[in-house]
Amino acid sequence: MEKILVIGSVGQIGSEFTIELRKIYGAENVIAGGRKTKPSEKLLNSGPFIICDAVDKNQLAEACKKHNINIIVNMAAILSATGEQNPMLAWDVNMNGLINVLEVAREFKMKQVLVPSSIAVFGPSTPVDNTPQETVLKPTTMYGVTKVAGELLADYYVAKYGLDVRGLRYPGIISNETLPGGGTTDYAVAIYYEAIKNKKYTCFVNEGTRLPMMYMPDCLKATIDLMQADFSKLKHHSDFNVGAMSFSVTELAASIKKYIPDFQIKYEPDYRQKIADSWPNSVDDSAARKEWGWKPSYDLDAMTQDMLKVIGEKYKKGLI
Ligand code: AKB
Repeated sequence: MEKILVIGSVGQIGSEFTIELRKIYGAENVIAGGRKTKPSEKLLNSGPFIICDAVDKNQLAEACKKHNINIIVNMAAILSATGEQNPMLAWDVNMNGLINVLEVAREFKMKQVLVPSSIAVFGPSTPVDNTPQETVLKPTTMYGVTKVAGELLADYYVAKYGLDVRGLRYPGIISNETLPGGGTTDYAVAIYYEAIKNKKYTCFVNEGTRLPMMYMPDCLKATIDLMQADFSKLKHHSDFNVGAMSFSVTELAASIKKYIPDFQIKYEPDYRQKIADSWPNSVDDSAARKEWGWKPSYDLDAMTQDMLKVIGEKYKKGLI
């Protein structure tokens, strides 16, 4: 039986992924772990929540022992923009947290570890269009550096200890439940909230910025599908490219204008422009498609319709 600990369960992806796991494995079998941020009522009411900081190895090991954990999902990370403001914090959370997760999983002989990676592993010298699975990994952000090191570390634990470690390179994830925090791709979420609330948005990257993106339902599906894939059939483990859509900010704004015709956008690029410019436009995800059947469902307009509907309803109820 699976007993799963989700570290970083309060964050943008963790909060929705925990609830998704609870639907599949049962609420009591999925323990939500969080560090500082207060969990939402929805998360708290859906199953057990504990304080668990992966940077504190003893606390992590105690939690795993107490709850008989055999799978760890490590969603905790300091993202690209915050990482550039505080590189040492990014190193500490992303690297020390990860090595503790891997060591505890090895010591407890766990069934599986899931550790997401990111398109931040790529850098300015990586081919930008349809970025291959195997390519140059020379990121220029601390977040990217920790994600490359994390992929290598995860693969090391697979090869050296036979530990089942899996991961995928998330593009920018767009969602309407929990706001993202500290990422460069956060503009692609904020734009929808501002479109509903004020019919205008000031974007911190320029109009031509094009990045790989994915809607949350596809992100949840990709992550579950990878967790459930037959490990013996995987040639890659912790570094799968996963694509869904790729659009410029102009195209994103045009998609919103189809439903809110008087929506206005202006541009005031800041330090995050440089980060966005170092990442690909789109990724080649044929390895994920071949090895575990990855296939996204949402394109830009389908996502825009859903985002505006959900955020619009929240706005009417006074929730945002
Ligand atoms: C970020 O912008 O830092 C993240 C990511 C692409 O991993 N959303």
